Amino acid sequence: MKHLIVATRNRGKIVEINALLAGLVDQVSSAADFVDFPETVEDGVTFEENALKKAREAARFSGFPALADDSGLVVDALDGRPGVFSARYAGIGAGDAANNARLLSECQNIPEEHRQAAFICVLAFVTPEGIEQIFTGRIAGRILSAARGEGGFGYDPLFLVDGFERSMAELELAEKNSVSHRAQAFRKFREYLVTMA
Ligand code: ITT
Repeated sequence: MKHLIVATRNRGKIVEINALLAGLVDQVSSAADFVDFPETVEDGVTFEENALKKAREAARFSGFPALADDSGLVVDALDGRPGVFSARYAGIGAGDAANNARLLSECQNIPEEHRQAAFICVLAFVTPEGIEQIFTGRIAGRILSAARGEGGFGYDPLFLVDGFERSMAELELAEKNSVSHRAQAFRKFREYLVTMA
């Protein structure tokens, strides 16, 4: 594929997505490369709805195929919160530090054995011609009682990855990009593009 628009402003996602698209697309642009990129109102109740809305607006705005990532953290003992509200768990405009502080406080009375959680990633691929495809990924883990690690972004320091003795923020970028929810969704997107070529 020659030119793909990635409909995200999240710097952490952009770093990971650029690596995940390596060798697949000639030119990748993100929302950060345009001055007037549309600000999609994420009012869907599912990751799919929000991802589709972001990708459709980006394809319409740019005239190029667009890919949107809607993702988040789902904590079983919190009835799935923060879920689709992950980016604004501590309020609109809240940053990672405030969101992580809220997560720690919501989880403080949850015992060790009930801290199961998962990161979910839903990718929506939309072309100006009207093709729409969805790819999903999920990784299971547990919520820690204190932050660990400096890598990644968002809730990574509070997420102990199942099967690893480390938090997501303690993984190298290449390691996170081989196992994460985002990596799994991108693997499916890559397979789709290869079969479409
Ligand atoms: P865009 O809509 O511009 O892509 P956003 O940050 O608002 O940026 P989302 O609505 O998809 O994106 O919210 C995703 C939030 O979920 C993100 O801000 C993080 O708090 C969290 N999240 C998603 N993927 C994550 C990851 O790999 N590691 C840690 N936290 C993640």
